[in-house]
Amino acid sequence: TVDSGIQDTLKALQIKEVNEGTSTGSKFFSSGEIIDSYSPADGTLIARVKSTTREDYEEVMAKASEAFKTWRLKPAPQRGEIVRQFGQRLRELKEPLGKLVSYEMGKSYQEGLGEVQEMIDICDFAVGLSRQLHGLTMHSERPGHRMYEQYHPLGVVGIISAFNFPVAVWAWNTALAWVCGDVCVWKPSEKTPLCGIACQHIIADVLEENGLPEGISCLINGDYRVGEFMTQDKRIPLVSATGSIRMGKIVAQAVASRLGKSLLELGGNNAIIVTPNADIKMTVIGAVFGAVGTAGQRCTSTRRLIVHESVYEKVKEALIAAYGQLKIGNPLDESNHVGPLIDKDAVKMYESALEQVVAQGGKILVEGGVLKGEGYESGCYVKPAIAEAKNTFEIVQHETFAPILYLIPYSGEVENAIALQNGVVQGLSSAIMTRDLREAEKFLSAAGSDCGIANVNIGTSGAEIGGAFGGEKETGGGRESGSDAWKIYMRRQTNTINYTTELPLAQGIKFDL
Ligand code: UN1
Repeated sequence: TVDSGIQDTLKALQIKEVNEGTSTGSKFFSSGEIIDSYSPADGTLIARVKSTTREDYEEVMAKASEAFKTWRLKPAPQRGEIVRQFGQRLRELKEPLGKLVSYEMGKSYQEGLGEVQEMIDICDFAVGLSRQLHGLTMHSERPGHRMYEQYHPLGVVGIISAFNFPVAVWAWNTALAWVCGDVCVWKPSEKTPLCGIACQHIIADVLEENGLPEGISCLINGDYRVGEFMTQDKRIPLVSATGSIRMGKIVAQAVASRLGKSLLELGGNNAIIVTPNADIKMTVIGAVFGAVGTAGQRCTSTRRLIVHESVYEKVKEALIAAYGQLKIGNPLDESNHVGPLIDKDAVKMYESALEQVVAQGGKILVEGGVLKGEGYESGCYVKPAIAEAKNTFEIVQHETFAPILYLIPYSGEVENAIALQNGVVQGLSSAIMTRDLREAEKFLSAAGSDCGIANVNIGTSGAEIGGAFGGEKETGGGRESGSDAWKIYMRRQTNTINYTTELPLAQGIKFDL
């Protein structure tokens, strides 16, 4: 057994037995139903969280709207300084927060730490960005006129995040939104409410120490009904939502019906193309990490391996051997590679997917199954599986959030593999393994991968925060994190200034009075 030391961890993160799940800054309150948070690692009830009622939500929105009035006027670099302090606090609390992520969500402790590192990295990025919220200057066609654009804060940003990255995805959104002058209301997944409480405590302390209004960071908790408070709320100009395609379609419609903006980061069905020119050793490492890391519960997890027939047997044998080495068990035990799925519902979906792939004509290459016995009492541990499949199988077209890898052979040129890779409704992440420049460039060309992320000689998961993160098609089209993803958190204003005594009209129009 592993000593999780979880009581000390909870204490360091200010988590109590019962927590108020609604918060504006350091004020915590809540009168809704109780959400129990069980660890999928050992089935323990970690703590309970009270969800947010409509009345609680109204209080949050009042505080958030009030805070926005002052926060938007604080110079952006000063907002960046607050984010810098937040990042510093995350550095200090990296271990307990990483441990809570691991214990509440079930990913390995290393991955929990990695997730907190992503938070720290995005804070650093946002601090620099706070001095670089650049607009362009244009040349006016009229004499004595100046034209330029400015980016202004947008307002209250709603963030809905998923269980699989219970802290980092919030940070990608909120760190950028804060330097952009927005205030944020966050609804974490009801499967990982404690991670939300912990993060809120961390930022609340920073806000309080700096004498800032409490509504800059707000937390609400509950299921989709609480999410709907935000999607239907005209006071929220932008809702950023991460989760399933099904959820995204509902959010997008609700937000669009009031002409709000939504930033969607939905499902992936990510593939690695393995060409005859692939480095097989690298391919196996990338594919195995991509498929079994976070127990296959990343949006970027590798779900399909599209392998050229000439190297198919070799890749298959190497994968089967690698899967034989995998250690499955308590995520806090660093010798394990694979932790549990988030809950028993996820286990059912995993089992059903394996049944379906066989029913649809697939062949199991590495047997799956639910683990039983000592250390697996939570009932959430499953064996990573590999199945030989066709891209057209209904189940292969679907994103199953579990460690199931589909092996799909292709023949002929790389174009055939690209067609298979693109032949799904999702468009998040993709990769090619090749030492051939032509194959790589074709994959990256306009006729290549149709995904938001396309990698060469690395896997599909584990994107760095510096790039824009998100995908096309039913992945939702949103971009979070690096590059110029910040622009969606601001409103753009074009300004034309006339410093003459004449009023010439644009397009040379004459209007003499
Ligand atoms: C997600 O699964 O929602 O690229 C985010 C990755 C991580 C983020 C995944 N940096 O795998």
